Amino acid sequence: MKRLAAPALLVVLIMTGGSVSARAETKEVQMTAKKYEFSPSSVEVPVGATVVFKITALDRDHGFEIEGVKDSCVELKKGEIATVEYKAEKAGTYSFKCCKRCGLHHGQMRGTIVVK
Ligand SMILES: [Cu+2]
Repeated sequence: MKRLAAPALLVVLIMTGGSVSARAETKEVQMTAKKYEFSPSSVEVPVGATVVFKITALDRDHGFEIEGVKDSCVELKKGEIATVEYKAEKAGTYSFKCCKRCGLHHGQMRGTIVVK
């Protein structure tokens, strides 16, 4: 099924949970961030895909950073959809984390991207 990208509608989709839609080489991932978790916290993508994360912070500002990608910290403003693109070039497991201090358990706010 083909879906047209309409940013304003993405908010609605998030309510249904972390849905993942795929096209040949672009994979869009709806994600939410709140104290102290990303949902989904684990994302599986095919090698070679460009992953487009659409991330909404629900409770306050957070951040999203893919470890090992220099200067990749993206600020997640509460209630806004942040778009982060990631090229999944090599198979492996990569970590992402919150990069904006958000409270006591900020350090546990992390997840993984599995490229295979
Ligand atoms: Cu944080």
